[in-house]
Amino acid sequence: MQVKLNVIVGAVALCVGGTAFAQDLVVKIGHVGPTSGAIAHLGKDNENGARMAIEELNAKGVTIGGKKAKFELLAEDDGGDPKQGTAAAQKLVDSKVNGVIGHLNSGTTIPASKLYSDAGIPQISPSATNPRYTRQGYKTTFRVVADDVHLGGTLGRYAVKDLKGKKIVVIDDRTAYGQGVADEFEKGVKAAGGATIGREFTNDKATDFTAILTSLKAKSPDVVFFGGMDAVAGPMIRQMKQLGINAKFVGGDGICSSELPKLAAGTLADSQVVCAEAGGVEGEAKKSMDDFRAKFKAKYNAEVQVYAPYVYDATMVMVAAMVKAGSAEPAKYLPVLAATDGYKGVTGTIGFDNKGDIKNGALTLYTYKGGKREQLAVVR
Ligand code: ABU
Repeated sequence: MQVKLNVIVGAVALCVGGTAFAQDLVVKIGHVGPTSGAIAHLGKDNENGARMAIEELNAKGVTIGGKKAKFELLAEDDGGDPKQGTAAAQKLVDSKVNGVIGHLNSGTTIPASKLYSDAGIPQISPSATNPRYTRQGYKTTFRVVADDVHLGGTLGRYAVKDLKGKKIVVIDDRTAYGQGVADEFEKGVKAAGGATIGREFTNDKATDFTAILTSLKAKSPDVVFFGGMDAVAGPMIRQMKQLGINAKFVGGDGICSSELPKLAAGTLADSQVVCAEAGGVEGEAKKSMDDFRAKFKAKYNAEVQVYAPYVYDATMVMVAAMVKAGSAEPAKYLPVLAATDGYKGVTGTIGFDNKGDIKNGALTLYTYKGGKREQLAVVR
């Protein structure tokens, strides 16, 4: 009898100590990104966006279907590697997560999406921009940013019409993202009446670009487009300078980070780079994004890299659907999530089209001056 009583008292003490009460609903949100490797700074940025949302939700108190929800973040590292990505996805499926935010890279997000789809688990990517992700016929795939068709096409037109590029060359890193956005960039250049005069490729782990840059230098390019991530773009910009290539350097969201000037070892000339984040806000809506950045900096002592606010919104949108559905069970809240429209987030208004893509997605064009990212324009 005494033993039984001790067990009960112990259980009560555990509850008081901060774990979930019996009547609470534990909601597990998975997050996956590369928190190790060359783009770990981007993975950690994304993960912190999710953590901030989860902590705020728990602090505020959220009720789902009459039960107090306790949100748990299950954060996994996929190293930006497709195989590690599917292993991380399987781990989250086995843990019976209620939903997944991620992954960061298209090359990991796309293969992982099959596992989530098979398990019926809703997935929102805050940053994977390859169009294929939402075009596989899965009901579980969502994305809160514009895709590479929009991103690459806009940058291609910008290179011709605004930068007046006459000798445009293209390099990509052969990843699902890098190759895809470079292809769309080429299409955009052609649609604007321009032409590309060279194409080279590298890989997402490369650090020496002497051979491809020397080959491109012979063509005297005025615009170099790179499809890939900032960890490769930084050293590439540095080596362009060493080789005397004074071209504009254009890239997608993968290079558009706060970290790029550091990765280029201080060789970034003012206004040399033009890049695009696959989202954006302007006018009055900009205040919520600015407030988020300030709050993030105060909490993590770090600038937002690119996508932390989109991760934050993706998490909040998913939870809003659970609240509206009165259930965190994937099958119950999935149709409500799919019907999301007019959700006011820090990154703007979020609604999904019938593929799970954001409706009316925006892009923000940036350059760098004095080692800091500076907004050029928001375009739709
Ligand atoms: N969108 C740029 C970084 C992530 C990706 O799509 O691979």
